[in-house]
Amino acid sequence: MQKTWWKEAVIYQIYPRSFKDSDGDGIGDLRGITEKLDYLKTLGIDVIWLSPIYQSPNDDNGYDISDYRAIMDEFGSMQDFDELLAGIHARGMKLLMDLVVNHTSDEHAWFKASRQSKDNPYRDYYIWRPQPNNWRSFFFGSAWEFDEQTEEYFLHLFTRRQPDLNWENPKVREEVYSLMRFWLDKGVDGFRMDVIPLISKPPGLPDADNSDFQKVVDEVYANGPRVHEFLKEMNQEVSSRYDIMTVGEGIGISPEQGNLYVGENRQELNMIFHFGHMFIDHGPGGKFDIFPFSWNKVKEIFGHWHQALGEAGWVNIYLDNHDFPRMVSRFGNDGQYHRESGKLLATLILSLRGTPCIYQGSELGMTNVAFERFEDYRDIETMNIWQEYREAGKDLDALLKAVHRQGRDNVRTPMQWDGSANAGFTNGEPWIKVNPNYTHYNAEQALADEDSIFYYYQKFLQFRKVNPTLIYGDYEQIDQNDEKLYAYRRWDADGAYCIFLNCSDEVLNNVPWPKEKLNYLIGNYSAAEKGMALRPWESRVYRVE
Ligand code: ISL
Repeated sequence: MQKTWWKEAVIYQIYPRSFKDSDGDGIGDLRGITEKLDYLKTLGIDVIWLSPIYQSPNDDNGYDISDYRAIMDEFGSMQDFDELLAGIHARGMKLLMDLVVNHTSDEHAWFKASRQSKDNPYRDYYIWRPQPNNWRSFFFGSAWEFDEQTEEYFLHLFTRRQPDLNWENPKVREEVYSLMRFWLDKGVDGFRMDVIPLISKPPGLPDADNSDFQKVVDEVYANGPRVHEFLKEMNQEVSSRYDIMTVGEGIGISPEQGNLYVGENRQELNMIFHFGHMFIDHGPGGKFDIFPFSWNKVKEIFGHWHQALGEAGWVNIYLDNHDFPRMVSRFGNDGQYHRESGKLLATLILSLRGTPCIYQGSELGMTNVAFERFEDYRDIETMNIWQEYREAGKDLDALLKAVHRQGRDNVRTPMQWDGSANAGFTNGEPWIKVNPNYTHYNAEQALADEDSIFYYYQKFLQFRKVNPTLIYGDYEQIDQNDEKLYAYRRWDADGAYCIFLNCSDEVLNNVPWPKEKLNYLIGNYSAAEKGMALRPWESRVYRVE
């Protein structure tokens, strides 16, 4: 297996709107991030991924870009960006930008021109049809919007203000490569590519069977016939000419298809975020149609990916990001075992094979939030389904409960810096309310408490660097069927490690300890005696002697 910096790195994702406000307008900004670089260096991460910071009308918080070469006004100026990048590099860290090129904003100059007339040179930058098909948008309702000016419909797989680009048009692809070069020539270290499997649409745009949206994504929207041709072209024209990290948001990619994107011999992407475990509790009605999940299923998904990619491909490891609930609330126990499960989940993401990605605030054990009124939510996805429910006279209380569990604003409340007003995020009125638990969970307290989740991350990040078997080593599950236990072995020529995770509120007695001599290295309960039973949410890492 090829050894390289982007496999060894640990990514930290920043959602700039919610990270740190430096000028009191209630919205996080680039100078705010620069102020906090020492905090990130102290944590010990290597790469910062910034969710989009480009000019945008913010229909989808920056995932709707109106100018790829300008900084969003609320976030600051290009000079602020240059200072941020210099500050990141000065500390030996790297910067990953978000590349959102499946769609633009409807305020992008290309789209404004495209909608002018059917013979406008930009018409073919987007996907126009006299009649829509039956496709649904990710954010509810039809994926087509009628435009009165030319009396045709345009395709938008996300909000109606995010028209899909037409990648069949070579000019569109050239524009994308050119804007990538713009940022790379400034010195950025790579891209996280938003919904990249969706860029090639199926010929003729056939109707879908809308009874199961997830299936539609996997089988109709993603992995279109030209996607690999486009990605190879991008690689040849741009990525291969720089020493960068390319990360695809791998929505709709099955484990068997994974190496088509990330196989070492493919010259497409370095790695992808895969989604199986993120959709694990989504019912056929989508994310707000919640199904219980099982740890056996989580284990099966990670095992399946490992086996399918083998030595040839590489993935990211993550349990939350700006689109999914807080990991300690979803996969852990954010009440009684907040600290233990926060650390156990850190152990998991930092010891599976792949490049880990930590979402801002996970190192503080930040949790989901439960606003009592829909009016306090901001996310377009929540706004759209709220409207759909109101129009259909459906049960709004039930929806609010589902939003508490699954809504994207769970992870978008301001970063909790300290116990002062608005969690030290802003001196003004924050664009979204802070989570009221900021008085318990915040960076200031975490840094003052040597047993905090923060210091566990710090310790484990260092541990991982000096034990590269945890990066490159092979992976095999130890237990198979115990729902409460996730145990696995990582090994290579340098040695072997066993990781035991009790994913439950109960004491686990029947732990299948291996016969070999085990040397305890790191865990989430204090150094107290390590018995044969695993305590609730206990994690332990051993070296096999
Ligand atoms: O959050 C989701 C819907 O509930 C996910 O399915 C999400 O839409 C999907 O992961 C694609 O996400 C990316 O593209 C979207 C943007 O809204 C997300 O924030 C981004 O991560 C459109 O650009």
